Amino acid sequence: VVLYLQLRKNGGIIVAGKGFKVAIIGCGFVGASAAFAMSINNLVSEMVLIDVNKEKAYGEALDINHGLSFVGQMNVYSGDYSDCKDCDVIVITAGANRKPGETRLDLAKKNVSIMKDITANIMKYYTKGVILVVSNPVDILTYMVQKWTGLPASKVLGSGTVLDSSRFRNQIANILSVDVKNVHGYIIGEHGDSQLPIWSATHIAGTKFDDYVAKNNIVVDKEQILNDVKTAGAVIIKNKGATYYGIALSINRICESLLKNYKTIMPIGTVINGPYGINDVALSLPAIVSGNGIEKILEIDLTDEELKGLLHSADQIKLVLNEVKD
Ligand code: 6V0
Repeated sequence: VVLYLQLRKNGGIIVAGKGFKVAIIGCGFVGASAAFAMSINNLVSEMVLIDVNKEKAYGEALDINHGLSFVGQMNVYSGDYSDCKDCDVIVITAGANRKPGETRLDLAKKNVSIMKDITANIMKYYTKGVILVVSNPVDILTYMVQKWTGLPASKVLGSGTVLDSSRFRNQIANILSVDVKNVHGYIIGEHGDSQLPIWSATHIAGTKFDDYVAKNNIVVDKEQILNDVKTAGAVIIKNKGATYYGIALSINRICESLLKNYKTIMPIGTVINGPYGINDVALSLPAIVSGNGIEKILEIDLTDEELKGLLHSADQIKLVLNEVKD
């Protein structure tokens, strides 16, 4: 306890000037990796780690502190909900994982209850900023957190299909043997089984995906790509127990766009009311992410089949929502 207080006190003294402040709630694999990614990126001047397991949060903060001499000074410490005051972004990665014999719905109910508690604690001290929900089922929890907080939908984001879209781009880059940064494409809808790619808006350096592969005589199996994207998380969990580096860099990228007002277009999770005639559900659509949160949802043109897939995805999320809503 003494060390914990010392770290906070020291941290408070070291950093001069005003920078960005981020809180990460839940310091397990995902929260700790996101904190590490943000420290390497030197994204913030102040980062507070919060967890029911205070020792874990303290240990992670201390560990990150010991690398700061290589990346630059920032104020990283473990704290409590009162530290959510004045945060520019509050990232929630706390939650239980699925236990053997538990259904997805069981887990959803458990994490909804954990999240309700966390949201109430955050809102005691919330002054400003964006809340970024990462815990699963992320679409359900994004919806619930937005309702409980009463904040505008533009201020409560879900990591949604940002990670899935990165996996999608990675798959395509590998198959076409080009730089992933030349691949633009989005997975939209649910962060889960009903997600879908917008093939019609997938581009390789400005050329439509279908034209690019035809011109270069590349045979692609679109179903296989989508299947690999969907099962990627399960494959990682089977091999190493949990997924965290990919989502950590996704969190870092979302926070970067929020904090630096980059206006990056990404498939971010948000409560939807209107686009494509979809209402009262959270899912992912390409949107401009700025210092204000979600600046604008882009209602990009979809083929009839893509639109059907998106509406189906919204319905699938609503089925779970109806089971867990209080
Ligand atoms: P983990 O390693 O078990 O960490 C969870 C942490 O949350 C632990 O340190 C717990 O002590 C803490 N915690 C639990 N309850 C509370 C509470 N009430 N208040 C504060 N802290 C609490 O899990 P991991 O880090 O692997 O995953 C965290 C969440 O992220 C899970 O819900 C995952 O399903 C989800 N992921 C979401 C992804 C996405 O793309 N949206 C990707 C990967 C994981």
